[in-house]
Amino acid sequence: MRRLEQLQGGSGRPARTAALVSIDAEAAAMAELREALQRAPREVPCKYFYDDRGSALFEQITRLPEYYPTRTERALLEAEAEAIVQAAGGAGLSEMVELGSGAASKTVALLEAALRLGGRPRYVAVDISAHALARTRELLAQARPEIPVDEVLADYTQELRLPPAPDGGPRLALFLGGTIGNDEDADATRLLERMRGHLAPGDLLLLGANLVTEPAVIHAAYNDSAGVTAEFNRNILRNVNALARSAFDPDAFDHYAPYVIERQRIEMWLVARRALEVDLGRLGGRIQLASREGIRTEISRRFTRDQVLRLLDDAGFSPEHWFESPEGRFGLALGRVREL
Ligand code: AVJ
Repeated sequence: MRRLEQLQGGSGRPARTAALVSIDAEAAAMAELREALQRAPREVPCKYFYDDRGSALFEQITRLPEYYPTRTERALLEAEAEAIVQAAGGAGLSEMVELGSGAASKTVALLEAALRLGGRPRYVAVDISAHALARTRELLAQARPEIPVDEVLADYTQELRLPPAPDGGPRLALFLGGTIGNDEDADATRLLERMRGHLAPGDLLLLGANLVTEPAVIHAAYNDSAGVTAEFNRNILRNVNALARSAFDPDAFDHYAPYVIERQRIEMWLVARRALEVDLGRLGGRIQLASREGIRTEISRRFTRDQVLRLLDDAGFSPEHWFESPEGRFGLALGRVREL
């Protein structure tokens, strides 16, 4: 198994949090955090959720009764896996490359469909979390030892280097889980364009997106009764403290995650319970938070089918297929890279 650790800077030190593993990445993370925390409203970019503990908490979220997206997407992928792989080149498909592979438990359905159709694609997993990549490796070695796996530890929002395209059939890129909903349109389009930059005309992208559904259902998914999402939200401050040696007290913040109907999105906030002064450590200086001031940690958008297809089209992919879960809560769009 080959391992490309583009963020590790060759130190040989085991990577725990991708943002800490090279001098450049570290400096960039400090600048990004400093800038985000000075904004109005203050923010912490959602990629900082995914340290080892955060990745484990997210995996726990995916098993909560209220958190419907993961199991809805998984059922859809399982039901449509053969149709998707067939539409993406069938036995000729040379590679599947997944951005934000996480635990990759959903991807197994696609790899198995490819094997059933007589193919044997390579699988390339890209994730910001070394912990998540390790889980991917274990899971695939268990489920499908015959699939060759490459791992890329990378923050794909910054820079991305992939192993060279294999010879032969098309590549299928996967961007699943509804993560595209973490960005506003402009950034979402830029991210998809960057993915297209790594692909050749004729290659494909499978994009998973949360769809507009009942607000109460969406609300419950981010306000679970066991409090796991609240803990996941607060954990972002632990990770910031670890990276920046800042002094946020996670317990001084309430989890607040409303679904804003008009904007078709969940907004995750951490709200100060009282006035706070926080030492920012390596970010420099201190900040004053007013009582009840919020720090926004994530947006998670719901889309209509037309909005998803529009994003693909704007990024240079021709939409070719659309798959939707039975209750219309999750959609998968398959697009093909257009000639420029
Ligand atoms: C992994 C980004 C798809 O937006 O639903 C889960 C992250 N945040 N609960 C999402 C998340 C709160 C998740 N994504």
